[in-house]
Amino acid sequence: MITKRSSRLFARAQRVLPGGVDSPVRAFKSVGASPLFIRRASGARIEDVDGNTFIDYVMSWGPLIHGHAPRGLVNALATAAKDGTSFGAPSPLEVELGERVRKLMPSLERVRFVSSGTEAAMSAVRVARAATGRDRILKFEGCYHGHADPFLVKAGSGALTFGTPTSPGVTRGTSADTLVASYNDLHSVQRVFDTHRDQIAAVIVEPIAGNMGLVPPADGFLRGLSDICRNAGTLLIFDEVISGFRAAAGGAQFLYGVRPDLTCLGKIIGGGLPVGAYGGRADLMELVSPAGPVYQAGTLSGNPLAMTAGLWSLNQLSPTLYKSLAALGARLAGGLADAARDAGVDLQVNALGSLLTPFFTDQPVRDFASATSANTGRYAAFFRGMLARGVYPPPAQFEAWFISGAHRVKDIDLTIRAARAAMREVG
Ligand code: HOZ
Repeated sequence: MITKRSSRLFARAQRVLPGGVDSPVRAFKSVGASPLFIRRASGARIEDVDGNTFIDYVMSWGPLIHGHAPRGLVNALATAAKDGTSFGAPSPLEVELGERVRKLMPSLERVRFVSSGTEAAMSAVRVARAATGRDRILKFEGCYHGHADPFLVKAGSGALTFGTPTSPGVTRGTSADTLVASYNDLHSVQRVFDTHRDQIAAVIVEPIAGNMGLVPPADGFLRGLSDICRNAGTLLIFDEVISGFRAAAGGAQFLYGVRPDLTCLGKIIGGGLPVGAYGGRADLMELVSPAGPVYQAGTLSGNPLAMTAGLWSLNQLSPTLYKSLAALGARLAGGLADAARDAGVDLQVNALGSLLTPFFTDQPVRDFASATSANTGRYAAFFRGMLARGVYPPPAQFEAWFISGAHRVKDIDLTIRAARAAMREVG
């Protein structure tokens, strides 16, 4: 594979962008490779600046459930752009998208649009603190809620990949307000509540953890969390930035039948443009300015292009799409597991619908400890082997793979064929 142009761009990028990228995991550092610079993408494929093409399983880290650049979306955006790219004033599109979101996720009685999942999570916590008059929050080890200060404590995603799950630059005071429990372990949650009675404003959780690799919730975990929160007067926040509209049109909250007080959204809700949202119980969301005193604002919030992309994406969701995504996900998960077994490599594949992560470990992965038992060196070798064979998996062990409606059975089968060869090289 020739990567001359990407290498040259990376050298230039490192002189102007920290680490040569705008988001750490893109640098391919943890997989011992140099990043490819992408010039275009269509359907399930991306093409780098050297003309190499790949079947893509990053899919912009989740937003692209309908694939890259679907024609309907591109047309809708072109039409919308002609009417203006930003107003800094209300537009009918926000109302329409808000109503659409509420229809799909009825727990969001009120919604506020922002520009990223990070903004959504930090704002939801502010509302929870205002509503309860309490300062502390509880999060789970390995869960990631964007990069606002309170969440960079035992965080997942890039923070975990680069070994800085608790980031320098976050004050001791902020860290002290963030309590941590183990995902899928209600006893650990109860212990924290016993020690910090009446202090916890909110529990924030990825109902389907996707940032320590994919780790689905154990039976009863989300229901148990909801019960603990209700008994303690603590609000339950679901961070559905990844799972929202992906696990099901109604998100994990629909799939597991647990209604959170507040929900954070991102990724699919923006159809590939920068959008986040938070919402929930009307009495809580009416605390948000200007309805109430909790301040939060944004120049590009509710941006007409972003709202157009979100509406288009949500309008294309259908039971047929989820059925086909689940079938592709199961086929890929099974194929990866078989490839590993035949190569004598220990592998656990966690899969749920169109999300999956192959963990290079012999232990079932159900929490942070088992996720981090995975051999990242093996993942790195596997990644490089896949890339060399025209498949672009996430460049980190602790991220989810995303399948889109543009992937076809033949893409999955080509991926499995590549995996069979790559598995023989992992050592
Ligand atoms: N934090 C994202 C993955 N969970 C990565 C974002 C990006 O690099 O685009």
